[in-house]
Amino acid sequence: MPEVNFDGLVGPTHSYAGLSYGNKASSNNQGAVSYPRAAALQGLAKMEAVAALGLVQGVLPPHERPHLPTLRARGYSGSDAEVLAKVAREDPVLLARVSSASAMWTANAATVLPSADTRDGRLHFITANLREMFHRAIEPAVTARVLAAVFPDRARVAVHEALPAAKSNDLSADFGDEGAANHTRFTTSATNGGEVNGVHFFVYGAAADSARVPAKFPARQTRAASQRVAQLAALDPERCVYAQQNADAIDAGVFHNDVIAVGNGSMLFCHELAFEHRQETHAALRRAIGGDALCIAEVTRDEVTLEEAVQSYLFNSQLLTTPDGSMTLLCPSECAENPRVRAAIDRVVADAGNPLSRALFMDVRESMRNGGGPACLRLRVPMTAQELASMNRAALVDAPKLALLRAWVQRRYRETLRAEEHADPALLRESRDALDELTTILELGSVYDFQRTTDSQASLGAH
Ligand code: SUG
Repeated sequence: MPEVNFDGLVGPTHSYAGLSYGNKASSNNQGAVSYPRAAALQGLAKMEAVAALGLVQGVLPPHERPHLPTLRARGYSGSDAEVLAKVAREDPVLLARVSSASAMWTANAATVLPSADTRDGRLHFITANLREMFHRAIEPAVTARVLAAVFPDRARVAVHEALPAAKSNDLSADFGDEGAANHTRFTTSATNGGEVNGVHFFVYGAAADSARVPAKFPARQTRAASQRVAQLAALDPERCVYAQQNADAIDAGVFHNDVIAVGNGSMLFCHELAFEHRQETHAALRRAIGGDALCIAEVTRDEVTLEEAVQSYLFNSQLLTTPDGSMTLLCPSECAENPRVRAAIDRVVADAGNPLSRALFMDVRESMRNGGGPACLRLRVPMTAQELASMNRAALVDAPKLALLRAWVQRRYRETLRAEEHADPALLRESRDALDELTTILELGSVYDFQRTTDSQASLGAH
């Protein structure tokens, strides 16, 4: 039973607002016109491509945006239309923040700890607090609800709330958590599934004893958070490896480890500047995995510079074990456009010393322009056959479901979107109607605030 990939569906308000300091694509594309419909269709095409490899593919829904409850909690009152007009006038950055479709990057939704590795034998999801960026810090409550609706069997699956988000000067009690983007599970199982135990690799940007931290951009993940995540599922400490991300890489725009390294099964594909303590990190992983099992395919700075890695998102490719036991690298199409990046891929594919046997290139440009590549768009869930049987299977995609979702996007999404349109009450209505229909398609129940509050709060907004 191979792992299941759950991709985030791009939401109807997808835009380029330059909200993520330290994420170069986000900053560089600030203010550009976005194409929500094309963005969502690109995501669906990627899901289809992964399913066509013979893998089980799932989908997680967008969040409700603009998020009116966040605005009301900050003192904006009146009808929804009045609130939108006021915030557009007084604080357009806040409007952009509560309108971001950032929940599409489900690699940041949670850390996933499979039942083969946890003390209580359940599959654990630790929802990420995403506290570093305001527009992302409003995701966890709904993410936890969505995960609980997709994995309703509490005897088999635990969904944890996010870790406390308050910042502390004491880094050993400071929980910056960005989820699976900074976590990799290795296993020597041929099928790479949830039945066989694994080794957990947690990569953080800063810890209390870090000799060096990034000078320019934030370290979003703290070691304290990674350790707490491991404790919550009671992972075997012998099978956990913690490593610091290279501070220079963060300053070059590597805001998550999954922008510089990807691991799968017994293979780690990474840049030589991924980790602060390269050799010690490799050695610790080899020790934890045991024997000669781990295969590290490294790309040097001479082959591909840090800047090229960030621009192409080479390491944000999905490294997938296919049913024949070989691996496929699903890369963003930008990788095929840089000859040096392309050559590095060809070299690693041709190397008989690793399980990678081919590369595919996918166009996810709308997401890429916000710093989200193929791997950002998916949450990997290694499951057992029983867990798969007990989940909400309406959240899995097959050909008919993909056709249904495509038609839904075509019908519900705007072709283009400009920042000022976030204040348009019609966009809010369209988005809510679209999401209401989606919760029926995916059989999620009422996961959104607008579905749970009373009429007077949600739409009349008389305060
Ligand atoms: O958190 N971009 C996201 C990209 C997340 C990528 N995820 C992984 N690497 N796993 C972020 O920085 C930009 C939104 C904007 O600027 O409009 C944004 O949120």
